[in-house]
Amino acid sequence: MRSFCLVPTAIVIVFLWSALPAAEHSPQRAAERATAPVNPNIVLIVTDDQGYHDLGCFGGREVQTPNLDRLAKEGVRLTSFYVTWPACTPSRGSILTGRYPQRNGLYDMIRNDSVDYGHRYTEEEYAVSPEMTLGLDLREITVAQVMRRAGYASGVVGKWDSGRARRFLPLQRGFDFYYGFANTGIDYWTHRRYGVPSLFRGNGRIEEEGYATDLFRREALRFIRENQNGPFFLYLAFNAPHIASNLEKDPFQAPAKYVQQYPGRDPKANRTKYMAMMTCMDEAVGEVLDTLKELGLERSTLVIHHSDNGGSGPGDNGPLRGRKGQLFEGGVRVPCLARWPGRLPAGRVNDELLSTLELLPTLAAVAGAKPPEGVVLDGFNMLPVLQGRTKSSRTEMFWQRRKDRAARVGNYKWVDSAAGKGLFDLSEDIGEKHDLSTERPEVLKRLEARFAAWQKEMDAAEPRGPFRDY
Ligand SMILES: [Ca+2]
Repeated sequence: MRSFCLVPTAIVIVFLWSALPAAEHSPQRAAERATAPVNPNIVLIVTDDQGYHDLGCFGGREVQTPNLDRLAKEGVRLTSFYVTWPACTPSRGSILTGRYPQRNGLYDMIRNDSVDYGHRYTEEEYAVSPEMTLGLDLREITVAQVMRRAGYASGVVGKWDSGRARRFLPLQRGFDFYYGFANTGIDYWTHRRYGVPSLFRGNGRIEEEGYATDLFRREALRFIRENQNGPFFLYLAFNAPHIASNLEKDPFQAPAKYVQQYPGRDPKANRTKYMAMMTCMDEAVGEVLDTLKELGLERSTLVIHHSDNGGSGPGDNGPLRGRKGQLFEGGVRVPCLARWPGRLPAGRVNDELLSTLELLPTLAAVAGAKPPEGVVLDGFNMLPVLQGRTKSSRTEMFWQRRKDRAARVGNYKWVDSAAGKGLFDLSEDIGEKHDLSTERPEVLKRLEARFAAWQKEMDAAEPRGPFRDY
């Protein structure tokens, strides 16, 4: 099931990443596997547009998420964990690269907007559309490339959202296995994106029947079983509970059996269907956890879960302000859980400021892999923070979405956006209700200055596509 594709970009990467001793080919990789230390497996479970308050372990009382709650009980629950952008594509680019969207170049959505006006793309139109021509810059080093150097088998199951053309697909970007869709959303039943067939196995487009979450569950379990001798890295990216992308305007799609788990509710209500989509996904997470246990891999596997951005529509972001697309906390602060029995404390709540920028350095450290040399990373290994041994070395975080700007420095958060603006003290006002701009002008000035410095640094970064003009 492994692929050993050598693409021209890999050659470029060899020059960029001077630590690479040679091109990737199977005998060497087999040797790496053979000599690699016994390293833990890693399962990174990313959900799509999941509300901050839609997990029982985050205080939600409506959605049934017993398996994610179990993950929290057996691990660490992070309450101040952020993504780098309030929507799908750029958020995922940072997961893959450990770099701000403005640094890796993927700082807006890859999306054919005409679907908003009911336009159905023909195959010929789609072939030259943004969804086919844009992608994560091929010079970027992905987390899977880093893991490969440590002898890991890496797989993506679910939503890729980093480029649909073959050169951008996971097998060309360091992963060994791919099953899912490459664009930013599909219909759960037809696996089409506004009419365009969008399901892949490896580099080939396929069609098969089934509810997307069930298919992703099946393939995740398959990947774990096939790689149980490890070490493996599974990036399990559910599209649930994101709305479906279809022209029939049937956005909330859940199998009846999960809707029936909420008998007191209107089965046609969007919130009910959203909850059912969550519960179906949670059940799949449960099967992943059960499989790890059955295979004796529970203690040798780090499991991390987070959402790619804040909830939208019927998602509940309480007590945070705002929603997906916005730079208020409800758009960028997401629920995060981490479990590694024996290595991370169980049932612990951790309020340290952390972000998805920390994922690549952390996974590299856990895997015993060297971070890519000559590449500026925006995060650090957060494992000691998760263990409760140290404070987070992250003291600030910045966001930019088109004209919207925001910064968190210490406990202060500054937002200047179309949805609203203000200065807030998150230590007392997590709901960003009380604007301190006039009371604390010196703090406002400091945060604006920090943002300007960050923006200057991003502007001076290496030129990266697909959006930057260079
Ligand atoms: Ca999303």
